[in-house]
Amino acid sequence: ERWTAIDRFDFADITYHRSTDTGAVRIAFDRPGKRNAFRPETVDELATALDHAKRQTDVGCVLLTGNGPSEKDGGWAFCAGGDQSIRGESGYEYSESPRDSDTASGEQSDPRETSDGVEDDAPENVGRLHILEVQRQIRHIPKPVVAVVPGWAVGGGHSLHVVCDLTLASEEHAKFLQTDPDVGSFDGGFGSAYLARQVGQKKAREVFFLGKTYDAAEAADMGMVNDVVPHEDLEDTAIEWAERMNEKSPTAMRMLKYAFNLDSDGMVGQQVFAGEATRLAYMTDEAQEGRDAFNEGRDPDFDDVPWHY
Ligand code: 1HA
Repeated sequence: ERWTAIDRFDFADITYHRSTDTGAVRIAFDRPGKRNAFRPETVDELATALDHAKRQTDVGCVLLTGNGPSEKDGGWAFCAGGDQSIRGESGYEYSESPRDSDTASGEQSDPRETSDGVEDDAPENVGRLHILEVQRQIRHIPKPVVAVVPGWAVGGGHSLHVVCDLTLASEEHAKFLQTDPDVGSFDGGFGSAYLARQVGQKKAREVFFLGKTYDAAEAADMGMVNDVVPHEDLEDTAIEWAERMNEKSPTAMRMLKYAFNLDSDGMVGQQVFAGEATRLAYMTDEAQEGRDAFNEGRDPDFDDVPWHY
């Protein structure tokens, strides 16, 4: 068995595994009957898993994929974007108030009241999908995230593959399609603008304006897919990629990811990159002398520190 379930979370819409022999985790959409479309619950679970993966210091790579095939028709999907069947008037809605499911008896209670009468910070059903926050998580998690695409990558699912660091696609089943403007939606951030940096302005506009379906080979030719492999080799190849990346210097990999992000992340990119620089600087004798001097109530002595050139 190449994967071990991480069962500390009670996920319903995704699965979350740890590789048994390399520092990789596998996060998979698990709604194959809906082409792995996401609803707010799915997105919350994804955010939790990504945050957990970020904090694992022995994990160097995240594989994001979709489980399948569908029991209904055998179809494969990475992710078909927002679940249109639960879209209300102001956005995507939780199937029930997240608080209602907390009460074991199923009784309705005031969602803001806790037993001690103090308001808590439990989420309310505000019809909002935090998928753009997940996109930012993928961008900022300090290790490569690979989109492993076994089938359809559509709408918001297409945008997710776009923000991942690398994309690996199934030769037979992967299909790439933007339906955002068919359903009155538009990812005006990374899903479009960053795609244009990958495939060029004309092609990116074609993806959204014409809404054509591209197979894996076409997507690779366009520059938005790194490699195409036979479907049966998809997971093995993903693990091979994870192994290769895990052998590299974690600090170098993290700095490179943030360097690649910098010019499309503006001052946030600078902040993230600079945060890493500060972290490295804190490890020097120089920074520790500054800390010690303050704590000991004396002037810092940087006399022995060279002005490197
Ligand atoms: O753009 C954004 C956002 C932008 C900014 C901020 C937030 C955003 C949040 C979300 C999004 C979006 O994702 S908008 C785009 C939403 N997605 C779509 O418009 C894709 C709709 N699906 C399809 O076009 C097609 O289903 C497909 C190309 C993915 C697959 O076609 P196929 O192989 O012919 O299968 P199909 O029969 O259509 O689907 C299989 C089952 O999956 C169907 O259910 P069944 O009739 O068997 O009960 C189908 O309804 C269901 N399904 C597929 N996609 C979705 C879905 N159900 C709900 N929502 C879906 N997205």
